[in-house]
Formats: sequence, structure tokens, C-alpha cells
Amino acid sequence: MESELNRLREEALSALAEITDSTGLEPFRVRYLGRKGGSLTTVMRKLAEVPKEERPRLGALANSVKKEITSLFEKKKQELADARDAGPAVGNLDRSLPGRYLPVGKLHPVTQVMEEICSIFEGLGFAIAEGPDVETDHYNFEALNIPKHHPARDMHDTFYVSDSILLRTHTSPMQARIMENQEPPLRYIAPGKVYRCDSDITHTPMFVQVEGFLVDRQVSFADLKGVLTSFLRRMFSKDLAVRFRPSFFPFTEPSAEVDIGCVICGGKGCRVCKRTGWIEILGSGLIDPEVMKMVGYDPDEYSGFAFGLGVERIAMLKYGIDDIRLYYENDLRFLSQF
Ligand code: 2NL
Repeated sequence: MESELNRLREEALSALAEITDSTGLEPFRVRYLGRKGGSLTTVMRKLAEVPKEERPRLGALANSVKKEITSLFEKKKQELADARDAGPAVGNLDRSLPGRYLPVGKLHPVTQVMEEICSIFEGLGFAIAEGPDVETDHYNFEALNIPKHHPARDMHDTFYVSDSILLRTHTSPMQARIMENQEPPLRYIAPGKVYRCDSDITHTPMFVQVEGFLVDRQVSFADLKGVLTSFLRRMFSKDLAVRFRPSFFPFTEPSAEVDIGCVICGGKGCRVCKRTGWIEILGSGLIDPEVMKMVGYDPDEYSGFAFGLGVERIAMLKYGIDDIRLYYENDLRFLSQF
């Protein structure tokens, strides 16, 4: 047994010397020091079989071998850990330095909400069309039943580039172009930037709109109500209250503004809904027969509805933002929250 212990000691010490990284530690411990089936444990069990008078000497020897291997094993473990902390020997590399900051960008909150609006309308069968920001007076106004000197032009606070060229005040010029070039049935939305010379807590000179229209045979106001109610309930909540209130737009007749139950106070009345419990969210209506004629459709054959909404306003309600100018000040402390 004595020779067996010495042989085991030699073997363990050379095995330990060959370990060069921490993955070798556990197999070594199990093989030599393990309680179940470890070599030392197995040899020490045999102490019971040796003659009584030999037992104290062999027991002490076995213990010292075990102690030696255990302490060398612990030393090895510490050496490997120190080597790992010191890192590879590459110049004066300081492995305790913090890692490099990798900034991760995000979409602007207005873009996120615009994409959400577009995907809901895509789900309702609408296609997406984008057009130029710089438009002609014809598509921005004339084709939408807003002739020169019409009072509705005053509402639009237009930025003119020249007498007949301007920054679009809404995205509906795109829809006039589509109607001129395609035959019904049509279902389109036009998202994009629009420009109006106006700036205060609820207005910025540039804002994002989504306008849409549907033209087919026998389209009625009920279709408009159904599509817009579905959209708003998908956007806000399944049981959202929605109401349609008579209004006026030059390109639609009849026209309606759409209100939703206040998403801030739940309809009880608060500052955001001005104590009415309702918030105006959309403009809409059945496309005026004059517009249908202008784009070459027979208003007796086809009818349609159209609507428009401001994306910043919807994002303000969704996220509880109270000043529209925050979107465009480019302060990352604000923008990175979405
Ligand atoms: C708004 C605008 C509305 C439209 C926009 C529209 C009209 C036609 C074709 C395509 Cl003829 N789009 N847009 C129609 C009705 C109302 O409202 O600024 N609402 C908050």
C-alpha cells in the first residue's frame, strides 16, 4: 500500500503540472480527490485491510499525500485564476478598463407610430403610396376642390416656393395623382411630411400626416365608420369609444371629425380633453363628387371615402406627451425613451 500511495502521488503531481487552463481542474479533482471513486479515496479504503500495527503509519502517510495533492491543487487553481485576470500578455493591455460603449440607434417615436398606423391599414387592405414634398398648386389645392381665393386656402398657411410651386400642406395631392392614373377599386394611404407656416405648443412648421382613401362602387358612410373605428380600436384599445361629428372639408361631402373617448382620463374629463371626455383625432368624409369629376371618375358610378390624421398627435396621446415641439428638438434624453 505504501508503494501504491507513492505511485499515486507521483502520478497526481505530474498530471497537475500538465494542466494549463481551468477546464482541466475539475476532471483532475474528480479523478484524484473525488469522494466517490477518486484514486486516493479508493486507496484509503484499503486501510481497513492492512494489519493493525501498520495502520497508524500508513494512515498518516495517506493523509499527508492527500493534504499535499489538495494544497497543490488549490495553488494551481489560484495561479490559473490570477493568469486569467491578468489577461494575455499583449503589451500593456489593461483588462480592467471598461468596454467600449456601442451606441444603439432607435427609430424616432413619430416614425414608430407612423409605421404602426401603416401596418394597421395594410392589414385592412390598403396599399401605401409616397409622393414628393414639393408639389404644384394644382395637386395640393385645385384637384382637391380648393380653387384660388377659396377661403380654405387661408387655413393651410402655405409655404410657397413660387406662384405655382409649394411645400405640400397635406399628403392628399398624392391621392389625387393616384386617382387620375388608376381606375377603382382603390384603397391607398399616403404617409409623409407636410408643411404649414405655424409654430406653437400644438403646431410645428413640419409634421407627419397619414391620409387615406377608398373608392369603389357603392361605398357608403357606413364603410367609412367601419374602417376608421377598426383602425382606432387597433391603435388604442379594443373597447375604445368613437364618435363621428359633422364638420366641413372642401374635398369631402358630407364630412365628419372623429373623436375618441379620452385615453388620458377615460372620459371623465381632464386638461387634455378640455373636460369634454372626448379627443378629436381624425378628419374624414365621403369624397366630394366635384373631386371625383376632377380626377375623371363618374360620381354616379363610383363613390369613396377619405380621411386624414396627424401622426404627432396620435403619438402624443399614446405616450402622454404634452408639447409637440419636443419631437423636433433632438434631445436624446427625450427621444431615447421610446
Ligand atoms: C385633416 C385632414 C381630411 C382628407 C383629409 C383626403 C381627401 C381626399 C383624398 C385623399 Cl379627396 N385624402 N384627405 C379627407 C377628409 C378629411 O382631414 O387634417 N384631418 C385632421
